[in-house]
Amino acid sequence: MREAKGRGAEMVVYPELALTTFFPRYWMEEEEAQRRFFETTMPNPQVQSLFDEARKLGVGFYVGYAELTPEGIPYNTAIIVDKSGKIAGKYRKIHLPGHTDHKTDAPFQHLEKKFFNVGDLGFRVFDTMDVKFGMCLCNDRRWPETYRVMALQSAEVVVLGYNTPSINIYWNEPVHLRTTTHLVSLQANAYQNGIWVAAAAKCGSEDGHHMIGSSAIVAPTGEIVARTVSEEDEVICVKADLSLGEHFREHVFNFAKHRRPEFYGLIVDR
Ligand code: CDT
Repeated sequence: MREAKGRGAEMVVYPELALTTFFPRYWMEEEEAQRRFFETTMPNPQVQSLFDEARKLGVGFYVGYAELTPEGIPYNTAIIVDKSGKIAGKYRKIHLPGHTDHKTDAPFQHLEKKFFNVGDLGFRVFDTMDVKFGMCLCNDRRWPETYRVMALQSAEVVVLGYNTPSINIYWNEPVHLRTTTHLVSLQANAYQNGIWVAAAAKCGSEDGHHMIGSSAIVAPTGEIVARTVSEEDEVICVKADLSLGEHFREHVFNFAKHRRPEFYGLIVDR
């Protein structure tokens, strides 16, 4: 956060489940996962210093964490904290990938469907720090509906954190393809909605499990304007011209003029 501030950043994006290891890779009972990895309050004493530093630096941030509500409901959650250290937005992950069963033949698990409920807050947009921010988490970034629902609410920037293992446990997907499908999802959806997308990942080896990294900031043109180049902790920074998206939203993707929702019913009916 300090390095980002030093480069002039006003908003910092951290990865999904940034406060813990990516624990859905491990088989365990829900109770154990909740005891070891979930936050029951936010902020809490363990993360208070991050909130304090944000306020001191005058920087907002997005961070993902495992949330256990007072009612005992587990969510894969992200928040936006504004420059005064106040929570200005919350999102609970909707597209949960993976499985609920123990895949004993797999090199690791992907138990998001076991450990988390489907988010109940929808894809909202938060007007804070003079920007209309949309938020989502990891697998959500691969779904065009995610961005379109937020763009229809005039989102200007979509921020997201992700954890993408380099190995696909379902089929022998080449690592370069994992990175390609990640980037193409960000680029296509940025362009088709006239929005900026800022995506932050864990990278390299976490507990011996390799992640693709490749954090990127994508302009409404669909162009990657900043991208990490290493597998170490890295800050990438862009001075984003929010008016760039206006050209697209006024013309080729002028939703009010050109969308034809009367022909899109199947998307929500099925
Ligand atoms: N964390 C997360 O959502 N990761 C998924 C992995 C999909 S493989 C089950 C992703 O879309 O990157």
